[in-house]
Amino acid sequence: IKTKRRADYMPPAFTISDVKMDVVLHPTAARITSYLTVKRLGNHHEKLILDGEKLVLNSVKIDGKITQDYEQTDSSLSIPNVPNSFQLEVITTIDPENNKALEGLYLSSGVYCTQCEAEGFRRITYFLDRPDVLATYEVTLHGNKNKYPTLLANGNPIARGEGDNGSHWVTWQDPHPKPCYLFAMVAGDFDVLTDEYTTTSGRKVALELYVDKGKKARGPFALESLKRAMKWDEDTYGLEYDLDIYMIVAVDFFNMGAMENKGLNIFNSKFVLADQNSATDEDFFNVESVIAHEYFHNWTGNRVTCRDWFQLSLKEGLTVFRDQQFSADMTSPLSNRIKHVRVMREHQFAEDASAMSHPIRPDEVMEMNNFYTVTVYDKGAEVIRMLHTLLGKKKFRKGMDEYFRRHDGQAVTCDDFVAAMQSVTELDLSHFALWYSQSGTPLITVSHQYDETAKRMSVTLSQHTPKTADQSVKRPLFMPVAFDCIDSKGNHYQDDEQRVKNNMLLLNEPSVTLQFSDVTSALIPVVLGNFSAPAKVKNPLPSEDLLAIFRFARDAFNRWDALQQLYDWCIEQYALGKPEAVTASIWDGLKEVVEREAQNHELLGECLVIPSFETLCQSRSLVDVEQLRQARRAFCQDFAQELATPLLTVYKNIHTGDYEYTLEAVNARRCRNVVLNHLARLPQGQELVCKQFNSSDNMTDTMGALKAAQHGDKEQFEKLLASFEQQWREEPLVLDKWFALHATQERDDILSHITLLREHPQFSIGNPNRVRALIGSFAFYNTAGFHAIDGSGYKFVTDYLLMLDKTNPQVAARIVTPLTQWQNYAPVYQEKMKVQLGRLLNEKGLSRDLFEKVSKSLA
Ligand code: HT7
Ligand code: ZN
Repeated sequence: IKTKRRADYMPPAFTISDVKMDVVLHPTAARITSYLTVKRLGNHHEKLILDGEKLVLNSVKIDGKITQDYEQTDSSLSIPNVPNSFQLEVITTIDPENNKALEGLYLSSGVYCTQCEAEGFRRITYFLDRPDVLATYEVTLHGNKNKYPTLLANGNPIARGEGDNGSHWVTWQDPHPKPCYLFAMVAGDFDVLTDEYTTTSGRKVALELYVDKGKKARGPFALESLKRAMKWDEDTYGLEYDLDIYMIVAVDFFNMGAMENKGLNIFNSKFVLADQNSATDEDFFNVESVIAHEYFHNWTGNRVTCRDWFQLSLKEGLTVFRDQQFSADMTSPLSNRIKHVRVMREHQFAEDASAMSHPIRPDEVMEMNNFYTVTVYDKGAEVIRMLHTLLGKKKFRKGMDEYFRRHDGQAVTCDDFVAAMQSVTELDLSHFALWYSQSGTPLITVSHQYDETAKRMSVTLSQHTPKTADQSVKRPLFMPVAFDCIDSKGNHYQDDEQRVKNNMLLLNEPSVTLQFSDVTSALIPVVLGNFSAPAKVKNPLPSEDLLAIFRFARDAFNRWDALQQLYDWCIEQYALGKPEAVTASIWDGLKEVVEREAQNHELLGECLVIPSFETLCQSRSLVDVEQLRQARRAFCQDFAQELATPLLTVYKNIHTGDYEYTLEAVNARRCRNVVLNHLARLPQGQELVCKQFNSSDNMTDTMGALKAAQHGDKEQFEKLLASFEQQWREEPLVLDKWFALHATQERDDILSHITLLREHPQFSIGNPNRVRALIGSFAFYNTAGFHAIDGSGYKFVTDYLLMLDKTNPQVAARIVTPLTQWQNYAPVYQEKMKVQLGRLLNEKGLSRDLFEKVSKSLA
């Protein structure tokens, strides 16, 4: 299997400027005729090499004349001796019904749809399938009128008509040149929600949302979210939509969340359909943010696209940052920021520490689909956020304007983006740009000394990035570190040399020392406010200092983080067999937190979440899974017991009333459900859980009760789950929540339980949502089951992946992730994980997707 390298980039030898396609839909033999306007680039005599996979080639014509002068492999079509400029007609046949990989054109649940990013277009027709070949498209779809009344493609509809035998056709034209990964078509029988949006400059845009028949009532929130996103992008970045119609289609079979095809977004129905009965507040939030993300791609991704796939973060990091900004504006900055940080700590730091570690702009790739990662997306967004912090809001906007002025209509690189930003600032960004090429998580270590006689405090921040699987030499990075210094009474201090400006320290050397003179007691350094850089921090402070930070720090994120650090320390004491180190004064401090913040539902809700097992792993090495899991569990149990009285008071005093999706109500429900999660560990919690489950008028509180019930009486939990299934058995998206609750349960017979669930009438290995809900949840979040000391959890997942890989390698390669992160665990676990990875590697015909991840992790 070939590795592609970023350094080997070569501009294309030919380009295709216009595409006309004629698609005759058929379940097993769809016929694609493509007419391509091809032009040689530069002075050379190379043959034209087109990409193509899983295609049956019917004919090739050059300038209208049939030719046999070509060579075919299972991934290409080469035509020698072509003119400098010509028309190429290629007819191919494909099999959408048996396309279970869900790349290219596939037919699932009676809907034809496409997924072309990253390299799926080559499964539809022969093409120069690379993002730096931009063409206009005119596409005619032919299909049976009864079965497929809706025929969609990118752009605007320009003609339609009736054909033979009950067929009809529609022609779509997209005037904006685009790379083929943004091509899309859809055929089906849908319910449609329509609306209209008028842009600031007065352009009327028709909005159309296509959903499964009968699901229309769950569509309005997505449509409203789209309008909010359109308005926000105009207000924030001056960016307007550029076609007369914007369509979104929701489908049940989809490998990822959604896809930003020009003018025709295709969504996993999970990120479109939402109402209070079937969707949680978190689902509503995700719908709004994914709708916005895909919409924002219209500029960051579609109008300005990537030169090659190594530049993926150019569009994804930037678009994630933009959707994060939007969500923070629509909801609240604090809970949003905490959400991003949880993703970074739980998943991205783990990726950095694994064999799959890569910079946000990777250097080497075997299978592109493996690089839609938390590093490229979320760390990529953190890098853009740092630029925003360094430049400030105004200059950042100026830099974005300049980026669009320079590159609209082009396929460009991350360096081009940085250059546009550089053009608006005095700050030299050359050192900053290292974030694009260096992988790994930097560790900022804080040390401090107080000289009582001199009344002087010194604080040193040093940075170090440990070597990663892909790079052994690391350099110091350029990072903005939000910094504050307080005393135990809450006074704030400025350093003597004023190196900290507006609470920000630029850390661009291995270490920096700050001096504070005339201070009468030791100060408490408060570091990395708002998670101002994607780094780990080692700032070992005693519990009283952490509680002081919670009380007095200016930055709300620091306040939350201080408690996270305190919980982490407490759990460590439990793991060391010293639970008594968590003294009465610490418990009192925590009680005080609950009492003092009882009215601040947003902050309290977040502060009462104990770090997940996965997050705890990232501040430890060679984790003894069972020991850490038991320690966390025992701490949670004591936490519930010690804080029972104030927690119960909070629970009882939060009245959420009839369901509304408003910021206040969401925070209140969140806080109440987090509290219930603790109380459920106590005997008196059972009744509360049942009461909430039975009286809930919305999915958020229902799920809150079910998740809490996981900690209580097993029989009770089973009963509630059974009643939930009874109510929702015909709703696959809701049933996914039920599958996930089963899969994350702690029980001795978990493997036979999951095996049984695989026989459930709603479960199907062909549907990625079901597979992720049942098998993915088990592998990622069932610590006890997945890491069972006899290795049975690892084997179970591996057996399943061997099967799944035959049909859907992309999803298989995502679910293998926890196995590839074996480095984080104690040797007994490592050995058993590696045995299963070895089984995968020995499998004949293993996909490129799995091969890349497994071989790297065993290298
Ligand atoms: N740009 C989209 C990526 C995507 C994708 C990638 C590989 C395979 C299937 C896929 N579906 C969507 C999604 C996004 O980031 O907006
Ligand atoms: Zn994206």
